[in-house]
Amino acid sequence: MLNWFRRQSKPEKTPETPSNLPDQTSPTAAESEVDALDYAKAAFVNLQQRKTQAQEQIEQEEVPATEEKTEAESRTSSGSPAWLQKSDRLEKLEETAVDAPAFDEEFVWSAKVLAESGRKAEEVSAEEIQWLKRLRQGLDKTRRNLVNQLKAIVGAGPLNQDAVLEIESLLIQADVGLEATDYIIKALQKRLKEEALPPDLAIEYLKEILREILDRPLNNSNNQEFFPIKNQLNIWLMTGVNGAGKTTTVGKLAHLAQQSGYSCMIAAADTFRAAAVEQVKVWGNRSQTPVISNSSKNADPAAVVFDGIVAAQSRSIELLLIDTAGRLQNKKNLMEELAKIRRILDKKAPSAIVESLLVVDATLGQNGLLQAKVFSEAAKLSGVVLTKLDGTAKGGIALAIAQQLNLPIRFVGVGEGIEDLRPFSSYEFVEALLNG
Ligand SMILES: Nc1nc2c(ncn2[C@@H]2O[C@H](COP(=O)(O)OP(=O)(O)OP(=O)(O)O)[C@@H](O)[C@H]2O)c(=O)[nH]1
Ligand SMILES: [Mg+2]
Repeated sequence: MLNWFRRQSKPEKTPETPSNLPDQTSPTAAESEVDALDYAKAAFVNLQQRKTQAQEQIEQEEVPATEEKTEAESRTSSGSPAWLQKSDRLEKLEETAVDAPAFDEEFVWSAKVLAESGRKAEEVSAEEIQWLKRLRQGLDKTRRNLVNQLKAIVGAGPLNQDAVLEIESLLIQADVGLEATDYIIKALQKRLKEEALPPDLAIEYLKEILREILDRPLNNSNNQEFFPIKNQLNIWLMTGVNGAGKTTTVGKLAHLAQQSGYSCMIAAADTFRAAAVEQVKVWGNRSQTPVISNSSKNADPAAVVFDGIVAAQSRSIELLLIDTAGRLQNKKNLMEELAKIRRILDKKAPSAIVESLLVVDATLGQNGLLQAKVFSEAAKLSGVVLTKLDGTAKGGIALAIAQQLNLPIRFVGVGEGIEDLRPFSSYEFVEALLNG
């Protein structure tokens, strides 16, 4: 089972920087294209083989039993009835059999990103390829706007000061924000004083700067990685303004946790709107995750959190996700509400690992950032979930968030579906943005 929260999604060491490229032994661009294609083909063949094997196994498993056994007889050493184990296994096999992605340009690109992260061709999973494809598609609008023009500028010849000014205006249009743009431009100019950069190296250098900005908040964070600790109660609180995507994110995270082998539960602590609880229950059903709620009108959110903790503790749940209301624009109310929930957490679950995630809607650009600042002042935040990247040409907001809020992005959402959210990787994000 792939633990999505802990998968290797970056090269062990950062790719060679332009300062030590090119050297005599580096492959030419054409050679590495050929390598990437070979790798993608090998990964594809492997996935096809796994699919065929899974299909064969399904056929074998589906042969009806010849003898009837009593339930006691058919129980296996693990204690669960054999028919249940069989149906679980079949489900897994069916997933493997159905989910082999098509071999196309996106497959080759996704396989290349995985190869650069150190994955062997035979280790590549269909799930990862499918996620990278979705990430790349999600960033389509931003890439089309930003990158094609960027490539035109960079490709026009060695980067010069005029080109840098054009890049500056492109970055601002993509909502990278003044501060981050300024940083990027200064870094480019400094480099240009040392040497003229041919197109390939200029893009490589730009990628390096972007990754550095996105990863910088991790230096001030206790957690380089962000994942639930096994066999302990982890509580993740979703905060953020109205409509940012908190409830959807709770549902997608519950699914991700289940897929990654964690037991999970949701507390529906947005009690302001009757429909909010119903919406959480729909996500609970989709992700097969129990939901704790209180149906009485205007129930106290802190009381729902209390019930959630009690239920999670009694069922040895590993991840409790808390959905909160987004209508508290007033900073004083917001702080009071969050402080109250926090007090309940400290009192009822003192040994739980508590994290607060700020959900930010990428389509709101700089405006969303201003609203997000209020939350970052009111709550001690562990990071950001950036949603709706698929709906905007301004995906550059990720850089503004890292630079201005100084918070690591922990997850990205690229669609409304249950599979459309995964842990954030600066490496994959920048590749999807500049090399997709
Ligand atoms: N395209 C796209 N839509 C998204 C994404 N994430 C959430 N949405 C949509 O955004 C809308 C609002 O999402 P919710 O999850 O209800 O947002 P919320 O923060 O819980 O909203 P309130 O509870 O009203 O504060 C819904 O229509 C979601 O389907 C995403 O990554 N991409
Ligand atoms: Mg909601």
